[in-house]
Amino acid sequence: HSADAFRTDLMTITRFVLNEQSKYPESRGDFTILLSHIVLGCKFVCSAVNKAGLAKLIGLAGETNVQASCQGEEQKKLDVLSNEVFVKALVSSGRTVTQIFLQCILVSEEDEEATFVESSLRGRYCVVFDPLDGSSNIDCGVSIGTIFGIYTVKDDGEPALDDVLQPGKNMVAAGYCMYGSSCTLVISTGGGVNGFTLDPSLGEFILTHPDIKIPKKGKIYSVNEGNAKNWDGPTAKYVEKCKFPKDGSSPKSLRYIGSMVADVHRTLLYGGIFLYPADKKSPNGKLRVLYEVFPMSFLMEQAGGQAFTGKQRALDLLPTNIHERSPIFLGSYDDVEEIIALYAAEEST
Ligand code: P6P
Repeated sequence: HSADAFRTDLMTITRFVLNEQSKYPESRGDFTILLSHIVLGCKFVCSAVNKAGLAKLIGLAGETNVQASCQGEEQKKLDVLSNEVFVKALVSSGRTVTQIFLQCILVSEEDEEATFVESSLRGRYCVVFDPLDGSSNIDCGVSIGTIFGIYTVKDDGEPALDDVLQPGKNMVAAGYCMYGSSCTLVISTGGGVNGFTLDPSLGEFILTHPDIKIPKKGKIYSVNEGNAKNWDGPTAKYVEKCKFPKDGSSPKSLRYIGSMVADVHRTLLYGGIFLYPADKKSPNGKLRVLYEVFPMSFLMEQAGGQAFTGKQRALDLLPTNIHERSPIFLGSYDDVEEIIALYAAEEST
C-alpha cells in the first residue's frame, strides 16, 4: 500500500470542532462541550438502533418479552430511549464537564412541552431535536436519524419559549445523524457543511465528507406521490414537469424513502429536490418547523442549495408554537428556484 492508502492525519469531529472554536478566541468552549454531548447521544442511539433488530430476534428466541412480540412495540421504546439519552446528555453536560452550563431549553419531538433546565444547570444554548426521526421504519431496516438545531438564548433574562420560537436563520448550528449502513453525522456551524462517519472500532466520528456542496441542479425529485390527489396547483404542476418535461429534457427519477434524514442526505450528496408540500388534508404539510424543516434548510443553504415553504424562504419563517408544521421544498438551488417561480406565478394570477 502506498503511504496515502492509510490516512494517518485522522480528523475526528472533536478535533474539527476544536479547530472551529479556535477561530473564536473569546469562546469559552461551551459550544464544543455542547456538541460533544450531542455526538455522545448519537453514538449511543447508533448502537441501540443497530441492536434493535437483534433485540427483536433475541425476543423471538423464546424469551417471553411480551413487548418484543407486539409489532412496533420495541420501536416505541427506542423512540423514548433515544429521547431520554439526548435529554440526559444535554442537561447533564453542564454538570459533568465543568461549571459551564449550556442549555436552558430543550424542545424534543417526543415531549409535548419544552424542557426548561433548572436554573443551577442553566446555560445559554437552546437545543431543538427529533431524537429518532422516521422511527416507524426501523422494523424494515430503513435508515432513520436524529435531527438537531441550536439557538443561543436571546438575552440573559429568565428563559422563555420565545428563546426557541426564533426564525431558523438565527440558528448557530444544525445537523443530523443518519443510522443506516454506516452512521453518518452531517453538521454545519455556519461555515459550510461537513460529514463524519463513525468508525465503530475507534468509537470516533471521522471526517469523510469535507465541505459538502449540493449540485446546483439535480435529476431526482423526492415526494410522496400518494398525496398527489390533494396537492395544490404549483406543486402538481412542478411534479408533472418532473415526469413529462416540455423542454425535451429527460424526466427526473423519483426516489422516496419516507425517512426524512435518508431522503435529505441523498439530496445533499446527489442533488435534486425533496418536497413535503401542503395538501388539502394538511394545509401546513407534515414536517415540523423547529426540528425537521429548520435544521435541514440550514444545511441546504450552507451547502449552496435553498429551502422554500411555498410562501417564503424557510429560514425566515417565525414559528408561533414549538411543534408547528410547515410545507417544505428543499435541495438544489435551480430545482427549488423552479418551485418558487410556480408559486410566484400563482400569486400573481
Ligand atoms: P409520509 C417519518 O414519519 C417522517 O416524519 C419523515 O421522516 C418523513 O420524511 C415523513 O414523515 C414521511 O411522511 O407521509 O410520506 O409517510
